[in-house]
Amino acid sequence: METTMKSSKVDKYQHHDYYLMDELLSEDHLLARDAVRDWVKREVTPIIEQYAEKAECPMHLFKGLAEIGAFGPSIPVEYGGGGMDEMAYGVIMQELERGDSGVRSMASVQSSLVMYPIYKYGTEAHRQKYLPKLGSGELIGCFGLTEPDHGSNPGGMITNIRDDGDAYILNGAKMWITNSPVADIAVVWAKDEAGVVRGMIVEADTEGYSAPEIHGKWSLRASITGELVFEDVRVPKDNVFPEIKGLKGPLSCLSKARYGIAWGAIGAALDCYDSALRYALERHQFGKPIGQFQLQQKKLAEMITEITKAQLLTWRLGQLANEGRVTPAQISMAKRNNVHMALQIAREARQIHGGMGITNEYPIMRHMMNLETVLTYEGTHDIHLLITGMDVTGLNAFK
Ligand code: TGC
Ligand code: FAD
Repeated sequence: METTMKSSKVDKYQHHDYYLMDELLSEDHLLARDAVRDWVKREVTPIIEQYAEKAECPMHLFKGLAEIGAFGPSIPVEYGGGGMDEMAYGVIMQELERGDSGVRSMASVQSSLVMYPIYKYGTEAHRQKYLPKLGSGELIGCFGLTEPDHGSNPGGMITNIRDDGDAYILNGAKMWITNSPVADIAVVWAKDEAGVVRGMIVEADTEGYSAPEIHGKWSLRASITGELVFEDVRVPKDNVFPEIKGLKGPLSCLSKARYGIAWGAIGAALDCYDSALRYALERHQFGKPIGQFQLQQKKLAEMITEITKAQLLTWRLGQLANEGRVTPAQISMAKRNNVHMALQIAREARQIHGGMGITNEYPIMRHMMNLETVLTYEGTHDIHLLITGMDVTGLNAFK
């Protein structure tokens, strides 16, 4: 049961746009960005540190996320989405992750990993039944791909379905599933009797379905994570995505989510930079603001340089995505680069804050711990490097 936590923490975040990137965004993107930023300042910053400390998910934010249009921003309006473009989706993810990676996860799982596959691979009946309710936050969804013994290698999955007349019988287990303990539905990927990966919608109240919570995380503490356990779960054949077969089904959803993470990580980096810059100007040692020392300026200058490079990368990615020309490998490069960049910036920002940097007075340690997960989920740092390696050499180094 969620407890209500309030705090008087004031969000002093200021906009940083070194290369005037705003000029490359449309009026609609800027409106969406500002609306989400205001919401994060009002609803996320004042409470997030306390929820993270207690390792509790701020469940009430699901409704707010729906209200600001963070669920399915690029899904057509007729299905309960925002009808916006891919750039808008990126900008929204960036602002949310400026608040907290876990809050961005709440939105990116619902949008890219639940609404997107239902929209793209589901039947018209699936779309009408689930999408409006997912868009409004009435239903919460999760995405089950990873298994205890198959993380980076989802193709090895053992979760399976067996034909049983008008239904399939689903057996197996998924691990590390964002939102599973609170989800009403799960998009699950399992192998059929021919060993082909199939996707399906499984309702959480089906007999044999359970979703125990995973405890003890030092990262993404304000996001709820669990398992999915299927013991002879009867899934109506109508719930299976009819056309999509093979691993490219789930992997195409990951491309959407990884795209959002490439943008999101910049938000976490910006928050760390913003806090470090303010601290460097306010904190005095040896009779001067520490921001006057060259070593601190080097850190700040390198931070804004890396953030600006990442912004350019994602802007171009957004443009390619809008044109339908983006490749999964291009997305991998941006996800890997930007998350690593954000983690490095969090570490440098922590140093600028000195001892205060390890406290919950500042967002740094929370971002840093969160980013350890972001570096790993949606494909690890090393897996994305291998994807780039394979793309440029044509040689597969995974197996
Ligand atoms: P491989 O043979 O390379 O590919 C199988 C088929 O899929 C196609 N494909 C893609 N399609 C769309 N988007 C992509 N990103 C794609 N990557 C591959 C590929 O063309 C092929 O198509 P076809 O027509 O030939 O069948 O597959 P592989 O088994 O060799 O694996 C490749 C590898 C290792 C890159 C892949 O499995 C991988 O990406 N592994 C990482 C797993 C991963 O990212 N898991 C994430 C789980 S979900 C999650 O973490 C959610 S976090 C949520 C939150 O935000 O809270
Ligand atoms: P492993 O695959 O066991 O990897 C361990 C190490 O080995 C890594 O460093 C990896 O890079 C390296 N490695 C693996 N294979 C190779 C190779 N071929 N060459 C070189 N190095 C290799 N999954 C979902 O399906 N849905 C979710 O909603 C979801 N949410 C998550 C939330 C959290 C908080 C976390 C932590 C994870 C979540 N995941 C989710 C799972 C996530 O995608 C996996 O953790 C990730 O894909 C890595 O899998 P693994 O943890 O099993 O690591």
